[in-house]
Amino acid sequence: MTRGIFITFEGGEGAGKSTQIRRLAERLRADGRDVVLTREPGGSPGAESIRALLLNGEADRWSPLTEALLMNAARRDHIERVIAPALARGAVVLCDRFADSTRAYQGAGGAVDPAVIAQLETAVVGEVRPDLTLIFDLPVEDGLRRALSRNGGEERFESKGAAFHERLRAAYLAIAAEEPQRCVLIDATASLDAVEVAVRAAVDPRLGA
Ligand code: T5A
Repeated sequence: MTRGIFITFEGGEGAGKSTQIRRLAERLRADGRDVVLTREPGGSPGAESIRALLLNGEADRWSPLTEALLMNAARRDHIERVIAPALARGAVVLCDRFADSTRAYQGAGGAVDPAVIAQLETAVVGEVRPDLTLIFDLPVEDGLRRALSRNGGEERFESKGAAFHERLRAAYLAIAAEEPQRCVLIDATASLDAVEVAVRAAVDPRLGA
């Protein structure tokens, strides 16, 4: 079976992932590639319904463990209906957040036992693991300032406080250090164009470009 390539974008709030993933998708499509641009939580109709439950309401609407279960329920539907079929036909799948977000937000941020997060990840993700993960890193206050300046109302996680966001940043840096074959750290404090160059340098060799 042909397998495409699965690339995920990760980082804290307002790191610039969504901007850069759109730029990358446009460039790869212009090169004639079959690109699926998707996101989590969400990406399939069922998962988008779960997204609405997760991102709206009070910061303490769900416990961290309940969040982890909902994120994984959404992820399983997204994998079955969108990601796995696209990879099977050989597409480039670009996903704005994936399982590392659960490790960081619900694990490190929400203090859910890492063993539970890992068990859920094994059961839900199985073999559909990213080939490449770009981790966008910038100081917490810069990211929150950017996120709040463009806000559309889905702000449950942005309202969780600075200490929560510092734990996220540390967790992402730890993931990048633990899995250097899969993860590339991107300096997200740079200009939009400079970040795009860094994304290109990380992605193109994996595509044989
Ligand atoms: N979540 C998700 C979990 O808790 N567990 C999980 O398992 C998963 C999958 C998703 C939320 O769900 C949580 C994490 C999130 O809190 P979302 O609305 O999809 O929520 O939000 P985010 O993914 O966090 O997206 P953001 O929009 O907050 O951040 P982005 O995508 O990193 O940033 P972006 O590109 O929208 O940029 C933000 C602003 O900064 C500017 C942009 O123009 C924009 O205004 N900007 C720059 N400015 C200067 N220089 C640059 N280099 C810039 N890059 C972007």
